[in-house]
Amino acid sequence: MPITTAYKTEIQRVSILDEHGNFDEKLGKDLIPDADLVRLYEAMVTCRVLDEIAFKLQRSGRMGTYPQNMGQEAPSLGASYVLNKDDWIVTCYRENCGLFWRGVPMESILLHWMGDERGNAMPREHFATPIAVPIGTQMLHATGLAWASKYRGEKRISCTFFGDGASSEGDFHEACNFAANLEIPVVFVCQNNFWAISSPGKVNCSAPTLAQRALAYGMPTIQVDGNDLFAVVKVMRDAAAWTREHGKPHFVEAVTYRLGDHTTADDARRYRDQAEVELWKTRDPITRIYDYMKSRKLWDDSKEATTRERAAVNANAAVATAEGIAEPHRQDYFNAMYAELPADLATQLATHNTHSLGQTEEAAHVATEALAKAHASHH
Ligand SMILES: Cc1ncc(C[n+]2csc(CCOP(=O)(O)OP(=O)(O)O)c2C)c(N)n1
Ligand SMILES: [Mg+2]
Repeated sequence: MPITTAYKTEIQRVSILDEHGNFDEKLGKDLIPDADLVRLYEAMVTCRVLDEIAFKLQRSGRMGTYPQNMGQEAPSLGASYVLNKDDWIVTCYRENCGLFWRGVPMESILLHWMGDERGNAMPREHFATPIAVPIGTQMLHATGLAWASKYRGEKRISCTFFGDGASSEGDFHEACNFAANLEIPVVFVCQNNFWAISSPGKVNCSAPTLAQRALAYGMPTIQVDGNDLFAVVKVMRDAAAWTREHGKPHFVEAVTYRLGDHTTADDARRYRDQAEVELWKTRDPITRIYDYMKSRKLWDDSKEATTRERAAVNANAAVATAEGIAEPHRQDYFNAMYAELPADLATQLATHNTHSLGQTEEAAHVATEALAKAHASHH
């Protein structure tokens, strides 16, 4: 028999609560306790409210470019909900909701887009890396972090997020190849929102799914309705458990849609059909949970009003904190990269406050300390 089947597979797609309110009782039962569902819903609403405020901040000149997350709240939130607190979450810029759930302060994200470096100083206890704007870089970081965990014998895994466009970058393929062949525990989550700025999905990938990209690396792979929080929670819980147990990577394609422009520097009306946007509005992850909670009598108008009020208070407080932050110290950026400052940087630190009028007292002190430290580490 000269011709046989060398390989055959199929890719599953998971949906539990669809946009028409159909709920799969078998898959959905006991997946998310009601009390948690309420909290998750509130988290999505808060993220959406912050998104709207951030948009206005940019328009009124109080913030730089900002990428709205509107419509894509569920994938990162579902992931954060099921990951361990000390698993790494390595994201790009449409994962605000999951980062906030993990405890990353909202002002960190605002500061990032206000151009303040301190927005990248993620508190260590959240095991989150700074949001990656260069497309695709973070998948390699996630692989490296998980590799380090494996090397140290920890049970920590990495979960990384990236877009459909990023899955066409060389970095993505290197990260997958490395993780698969060296058996590194990473969950690769592709948020397929069908657009990479103005490039439609078909320009990025000619295959019918992005999930099948993982097949080439021998990775388990699955597609999920990324606007269905229940389905995301199930898929991410299973993928994380599999990755942790086997110490190998797993791929997830979360099909979703960005309801806003690519960023505040974009006008999506120039390349996107409004009918497409209107269709996806009917699949909004937030309204879907709202309708479900109402049908289950978990929710009512007064709870909704309180939630929206609280969300606005929290989001506005984050704006006030971000805008009220003190000026950074000039020497801060020397301290961000190295535990021990290399001698050449110590020299720069020691001299950068010097100007034609002479050193300030504080600068002279910092300079003396830095030079002494560099001197000591040299001998
Ligand atoms: C290395 C690199 N190349 C190009 C860009 C410009 N750029 C910013 S976002 C983007 C499209 C990304 O599309 P996708 O990965 O689908 O993510 P989405 O924005 O749709 O969430 C591009 C090309 C960049 N930031 N980094
Ligand atoms: Mg995209």
